[in-house]
Amino acid sequence: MLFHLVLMKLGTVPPFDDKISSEVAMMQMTFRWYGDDDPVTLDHIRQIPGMTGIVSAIYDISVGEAWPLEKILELKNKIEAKGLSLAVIESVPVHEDIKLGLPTREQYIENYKTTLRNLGQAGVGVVCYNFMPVFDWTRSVLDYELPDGSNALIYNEETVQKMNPLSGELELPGWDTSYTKEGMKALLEQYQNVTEEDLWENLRYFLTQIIAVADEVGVKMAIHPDDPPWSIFGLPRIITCKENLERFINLVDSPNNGITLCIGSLGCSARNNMPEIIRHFGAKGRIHFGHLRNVKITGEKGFEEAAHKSEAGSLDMYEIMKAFYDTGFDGPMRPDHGRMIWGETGRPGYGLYDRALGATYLNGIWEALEKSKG
Ligand code: DNO
Repeated sequence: MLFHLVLMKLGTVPPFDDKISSEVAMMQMTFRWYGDDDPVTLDHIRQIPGMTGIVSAIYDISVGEAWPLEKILELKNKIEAKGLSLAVIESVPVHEDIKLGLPTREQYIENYKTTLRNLGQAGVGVVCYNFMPVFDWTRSVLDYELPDGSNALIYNEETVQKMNPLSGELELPGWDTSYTKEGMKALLEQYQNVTEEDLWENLRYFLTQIIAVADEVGVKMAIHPDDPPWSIFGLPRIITCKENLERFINLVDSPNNGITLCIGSLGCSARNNMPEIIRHFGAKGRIHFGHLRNVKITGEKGFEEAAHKSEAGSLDMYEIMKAFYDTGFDGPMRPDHGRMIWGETGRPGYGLYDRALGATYLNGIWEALEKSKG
């Protein structure tokens, strides 16, 4: 070890080899921040014990355009000025024309590559994105009152099935709201003939080009699972289970073609055994980012977002953290959605208090795992 450290100083060996680094694995606890408009500020976030990294994005560039280096550096400097690091970009959104496989995708893929090169140059290590057609995460109610008086996001299949995405009355947090009613109608029509296999092929086409750039600039790409992990509004969804994740990592066999392991998204389907999935992809070194959230499964396609602690929901957070720990996870993770508690108002799922409690709980489990290693 001493010899290794001496050589490290001389610059003749990399800091640690894989074996050693998995013995001293230390994940980085991070927090999502929506930029200057976020009611939760960097000053709040830096006061959460153990918080070192920020997960953010550039929000004033339309989907599909390249992100200029200056804007990325401005974001990074703002975060570093508060003693935090820009750990993950979540997300660089993928233009619908890429998911649809239209000829116009070429320009959008070129723009995506430019963004990745700029992010690499700014030293960003991990980029999260998703490949869900039209709608990102979807819920039926955003402020459902739980028995303790807190408010949470919930999903009920019947309610969602009755919703009309063209009604204009839907206010769901993950949607790109820049579409007009006509624009949305046209987009949904374009998807009518896109099958799951088409979507796989369009994803493969995108990845083949994008991962080559990620390899060149040293950025880890981390796809976010579909949330919920089943089709909604008749649209295809493919990043839904262990089998499909396996197919995904084999589309392009590079360590930079990885996963955002979002517990709450995959875990709301009882078919997904989360500790097993983490162990499987963790052992392959393909988990680059963790989203940690508990959910209470209320039906085959129904769930309530719950407090992070295991007994509040259906997931065993200890076993989940242990799976990350045992597979030597040393990347960023963040407490995912929290409930609204103590009268807080703001962006659904992204208040300060419950997510901060979540971070502290997760850090506590990690410390216990480390200290009981024996
Ligand atoms: C929801 C988030 C998702 C996620 C994107 C990644 O809270 O987990 O919106 O950021 O799907 O592209």
